[in-house]
Amino acid sequence: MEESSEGTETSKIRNICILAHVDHGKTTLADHLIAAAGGALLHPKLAGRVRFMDYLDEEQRRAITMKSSSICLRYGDHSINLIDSPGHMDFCSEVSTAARLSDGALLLVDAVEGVHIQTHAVLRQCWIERLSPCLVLNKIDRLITELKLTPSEAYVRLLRIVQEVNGIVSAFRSEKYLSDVDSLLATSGMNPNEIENEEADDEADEFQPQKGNVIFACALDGWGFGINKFAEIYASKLGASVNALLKALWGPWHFNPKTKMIAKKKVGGGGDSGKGNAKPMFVQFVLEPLWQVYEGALKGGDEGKGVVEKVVRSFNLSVPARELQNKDPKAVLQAVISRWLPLADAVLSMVVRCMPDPAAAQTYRISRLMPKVEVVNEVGVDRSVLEETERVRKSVEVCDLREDAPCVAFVSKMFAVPVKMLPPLRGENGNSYGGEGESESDECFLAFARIFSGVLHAGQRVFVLSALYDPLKRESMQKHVQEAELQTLYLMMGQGLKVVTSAKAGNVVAIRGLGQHILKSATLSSSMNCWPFSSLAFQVAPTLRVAIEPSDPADVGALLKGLRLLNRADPFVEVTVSARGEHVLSAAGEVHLERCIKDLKERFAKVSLEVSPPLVSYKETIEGEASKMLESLKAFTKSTDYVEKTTPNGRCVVRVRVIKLLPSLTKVLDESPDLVGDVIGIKSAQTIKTLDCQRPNVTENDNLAEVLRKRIVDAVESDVLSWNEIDNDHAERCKLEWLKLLRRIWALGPRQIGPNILLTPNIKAEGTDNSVLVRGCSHVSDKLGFVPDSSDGNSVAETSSNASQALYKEAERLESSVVSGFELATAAGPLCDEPMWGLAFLVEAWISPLIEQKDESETHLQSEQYGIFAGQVIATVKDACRAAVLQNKPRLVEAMYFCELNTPTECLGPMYAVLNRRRARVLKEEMQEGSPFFTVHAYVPVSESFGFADELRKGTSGAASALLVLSHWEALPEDPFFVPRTEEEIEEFGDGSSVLPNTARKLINTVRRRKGLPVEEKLYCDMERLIDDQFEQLKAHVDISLTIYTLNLHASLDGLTFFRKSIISLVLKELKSTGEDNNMERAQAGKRNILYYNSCFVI
Ligand SMILES: Nc1nc2c(ncn2[C@@H]2O[C@H](COP(=O)(O)OP(=O)(O)OP(=O)(O)O)[C@@H](O)[C@H]2O)c(=O)[nH]1
Ligand SMILES: [Mg+2]
Repeated sequence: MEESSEGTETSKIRNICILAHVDHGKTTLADHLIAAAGGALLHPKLAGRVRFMDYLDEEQRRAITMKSSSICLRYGDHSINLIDSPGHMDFCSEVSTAARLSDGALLLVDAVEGVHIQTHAVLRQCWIERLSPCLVLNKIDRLITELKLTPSEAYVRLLRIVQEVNGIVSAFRSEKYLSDVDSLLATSGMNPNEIENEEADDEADEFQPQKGNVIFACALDGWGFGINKFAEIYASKLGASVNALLKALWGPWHFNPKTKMIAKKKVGGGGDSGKGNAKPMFVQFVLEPLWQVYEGALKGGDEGKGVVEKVVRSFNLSVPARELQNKDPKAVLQAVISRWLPLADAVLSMVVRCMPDPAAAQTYRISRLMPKVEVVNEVGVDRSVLEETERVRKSVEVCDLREDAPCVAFVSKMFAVPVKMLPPLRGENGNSYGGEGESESDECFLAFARIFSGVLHAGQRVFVLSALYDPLKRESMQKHVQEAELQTLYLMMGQGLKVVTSAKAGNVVAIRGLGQHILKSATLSSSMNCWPFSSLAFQVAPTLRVAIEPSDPADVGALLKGLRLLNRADPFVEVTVSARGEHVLSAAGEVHLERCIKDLKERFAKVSLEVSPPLVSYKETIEGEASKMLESLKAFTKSTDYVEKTTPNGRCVVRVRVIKLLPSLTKVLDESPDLVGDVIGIKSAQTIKTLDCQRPNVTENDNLAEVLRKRIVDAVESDVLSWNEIDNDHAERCKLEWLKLLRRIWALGPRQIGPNILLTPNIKAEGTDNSVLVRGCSHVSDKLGFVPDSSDGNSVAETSSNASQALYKEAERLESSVVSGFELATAAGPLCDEPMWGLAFLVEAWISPLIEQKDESETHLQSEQYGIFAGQVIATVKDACRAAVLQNKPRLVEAMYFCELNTPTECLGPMYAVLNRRRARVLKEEMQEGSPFFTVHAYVPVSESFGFADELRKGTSGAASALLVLSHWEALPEDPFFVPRTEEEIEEFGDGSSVLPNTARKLINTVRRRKGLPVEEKLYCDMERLIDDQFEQLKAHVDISLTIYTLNLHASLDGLTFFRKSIISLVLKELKSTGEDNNMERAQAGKRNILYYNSCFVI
């Protein structure tokens, strides 16, 4: 049982993962690879149906993969560690963990559905982690049986998918930054002819069937091939060399049967519809035979038999007679074709051929895994430590597997396994489990790890380094390094675990014993002098937040324990305690959340729970009119239109003006917090969690500030130009004004890196006599390399008297208070205490001298007071900033999902109904060529997205599917405080008493109620008045007869149903007051009569 992890040479190892959009067939493909090479774990007949890697109940039930898991396969003398990953957006973090441990990736694309949003995302992950990808075009059978395409049409479709995938990779290469959504929108607009004309730069394409890194497959039926298979088949028949055929079997090459020559011809337009002999060779020699076999065999009967027998004969296949006699033509087809073009063979030989072994891969992946750290200032640096770190890094680079090489491994996630599932160790009896960290539950935590250098042994002690560890500052690094013992090493076989005593560099293993030491990911090293691996890049941050509490308050302890375990077991979940003391769970999406709650209830906490409705984040901004930009810019710096507040002690007058930033500028600041943080020298707490998508494009030596400044200037230019297309001059002036402002950035907020700017006040501004301005300085602009205003002279202070010098000093000290006030205000806006978004504040704080200062004790008092005064300034600046926002047409900003929907034509109606109810904005709808499916792109507000997928499924009987990706922030155009003012508005809405709160107001009120902030419930008193009015009107029309039984209402009551309940009770009250309620019993009976006589009166 115990053995070392195979004696395989590194060159015989491949670590690969399967990546794709949801449902494109990853797990089905894995089944075939396991059946062929997994050592009899799975019978070939069951392959494709068992979904072996989806071993969790929840995964089988929903038929989607939810975690990445690994299996060790043997192909010839090669050992292949295969990791299957989930395709659903909610589990994208599992893709990151899988990619980190792999050197190559099989990228699957469904031939019918084509490239989807998650295809973009996984390709990006591949790119970031520097994996070598190969393409598998799956579900080719659907082109034949479902879409009934001709071979030529199918070729066009396949060509297009290959081009599209290549397009995405080349965009990464050219270091163009596009978010997944942007790039999807950009490529989906491409027209097919354009794509075909792009063949010129074929050379650079990542995926080329000629190169052997593209496979055409049907994972369900277990067949697949690269064009080399067909090149071999035809080489002798056509009398051509395999190599020549390899080149010609893809692309616009044609075979002339007369001359027996291969020629390159341009296929016109769509390239389809039989231009006689102008068929590309791929169509003629690959697809047509395939189509014939499929169509023939599926017909069954004698014709089908004929076709099948021909194939069996010509390729000399050994198919058991029993299988050939099966009544189901599909089963016969599958038996034959999976032997003719065996899928596992095609894929695994490609893996061995095209993907690097660990040693080869680590030489170039090292720069991503363990970025080289330049030690600028060598003073105080221990040279021996530095040399040691270099040695360790070198041995990772070459994948040194010698026994005495330093051991380095990376743990990309921790996963929980029920203790009873673990294989027993030799000499261990049942109860000896319960090692460290597991005593509190029957779950055991294993680390999912890859060894990058050296040999790991069970029982070995290693250092566990967190991503923040710095070996050069070892004294201050205690909390980032721990020592731990590796209790047991396992090879992973899907769910099964096989105990090994040691494992060499290049292998993927599970490790027991690190449960107490690692929360999510970490670097393991035998030497303390080792740089930690760079942290994992996640595609999105967890956005769906709910508050959780136990149904029985006594269970709170169990819940806390459960949350702790869940937090460790799931790489992506975040558990926090909100300011109000709630336990908040953040997940990636609804499916993820549901699984987390289920895990909590059934595995980790084992108590019943209450889950709050989702807590949605908003932001606050003001309205900015593009057309009046220049005026507002001018007004911003000069005008007297400001909010003024004074500190309680009257010594400081704060004036605040606010303006909305350009949208792209806000976007730049908002989307690259890490870059901004690096440039201005602040590490955000979130650095490790969020993926700054733009970083990988910044080469290590690039000047970060330069990059950021360029991005900012570009953003300003593009916005200004797009708004002033006609008036160039105007645009130029706007741009200049903005650039001028950018030279005056004092601080960003909230938390020093947010998308709001604090500008330094205008020095020349006039204060009241004697008062001195808190001037601040343009720190951030300096760092960004915007040259500050030269007029920014410092001379004023020097020429002044002693007294005022003291005042200047005080003003200087108060600078930080102004910044704090700004930070606080931007962290919590006036609408509902949500952070502000995309605003620039100009804060002038004027301080006037203390009245009497002579006395010694007074000076003392003053310094005593100083602390208090600073506090007053903070509070006043904060209030003034918030008030300024309120005065300038405040608007609520909500997060938007980009939503990709796929639906059959007949479900378009119900789908639009659902979209409408959810305030969605449709961007594009497109018939998928040659299929009955529509693809619809839309933006859906996050607040409306809960239950969206469910509702859609119900509305369309499961035919439509939707994927949501967080896209951007968008301001609601509505004024949350709308009251009719102009004549027209009053005409339309009356005096406002009947205006129901608009969406923005409703959202604000929900948040305020949740946060326990006061909410103006004007609505209710208005309603009462309204009902009173209506009742007066009603009375005029109602003939209240004396007999309640024959109560007759002949009012026209349409439109009043809304108030029916109140009105009925008022009617009854009225009856009572007029003495008509002989007794209440009868009045009650009368109620039923009202119901009876007026169908609209339903209680
Ligand atoms: N017609 C056809 N169906 C296929 C093929 N490959 C897979 N399928 C089906 O597609 C569905 C999804 O397959 P999975 O293997 O679970 O897909 P997946 O990519 O692992 O999905 P996630 O892990 O949830 O992202 C299943 O119903 C399969 O039977 C194929 O080649 N042809
Ligand atoms: Mg799967």
